Amino acid sequence: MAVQQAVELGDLAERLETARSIFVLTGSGISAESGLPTFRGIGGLWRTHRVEELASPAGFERDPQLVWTWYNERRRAHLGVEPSAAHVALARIEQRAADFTLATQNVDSLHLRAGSRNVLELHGKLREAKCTRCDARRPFDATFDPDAIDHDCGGMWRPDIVWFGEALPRDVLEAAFAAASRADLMLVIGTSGIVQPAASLATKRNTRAYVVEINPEETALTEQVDRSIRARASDVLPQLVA
Ligand code: BV8
Repeated sequence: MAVQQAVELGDLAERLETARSIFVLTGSGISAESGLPTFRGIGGLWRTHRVEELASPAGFERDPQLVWTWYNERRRAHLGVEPSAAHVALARIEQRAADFTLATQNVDSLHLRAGSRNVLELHGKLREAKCTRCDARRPFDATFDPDAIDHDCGGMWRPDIVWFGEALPRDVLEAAFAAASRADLMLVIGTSGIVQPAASLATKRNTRAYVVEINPEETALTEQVDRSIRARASDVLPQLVA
């Protein structure tokens, strides 16, 4: 368990109490609290392959077995960890809030397992597979046999997540932009702010909220947020619900 540092939160607790509408955007940094590697933390590589290539339609086209092998490893990793105190704290904040939306870029289901309810999975979820051709879906609970990925409709089973170059689910994205635009307080937690359109939710073009970033490092959003707390999610969020 990471030792929590006492972080100067200023008026964040009061803002949380008085906010009418809260929007939270999370990235793989919050799942680092559960022991999963961050997306860029994988060093951008899995074995000898660039993750941006594997997580793309072209990468799947080129070698579906390899891509399934990578996702099998990630799915097993997801099932081998628990939601962190940070994930649980967000679920507590939601319970006390009048209007709360959590948009996550993560595909690991940890927010749902922590008890969060209004969760928008911007980049899909690794707990399901879908067919490339028809709209069949099936659970992806354990390993997917990379040699049995043909669907009887002639298509192939693929993870139900959004790859680079693919559009995010329209209904999910619209709900996220609507929630960001009505929020008066926004927390941006554990994302480098690089991947679009998710990161744009936290820019002044899409929200008039007071935006607070929680991240041990500077990010592509640091310049644009109202407050950037240089700390880990587990140093800040449990303190806010204490
Ligand atoms: C789209 C699922 C259009 C897959 C993911 C130029 C060229 C080509 C493309 C583009 C381009 N510019 C923009 C694009 C579009 C592209 C994009 O944004 N590329 C980036 C690389 C520039 N976006 C897309 O392709 C999107 N689609 O644009 O479609 C379109 C429209 C209509 C019709 C057709 C097409 C799709 C993007 C979705 C890609 N899929 N995930 C998978 O998981 O395998 S994205 C992937 O990155 C993960 O979801 C991950 O969550 C996400 C974002 O990364 P982060 O979460 O930010 O992770 P990262 O490691 O970067 O940062 C972690 C942070 O945590 C760090 O800041 C670290 O300091 C911090 N941290 C660490 N520990 C802690 C912590 N913080 C707090 N507490 C801690 N303890």
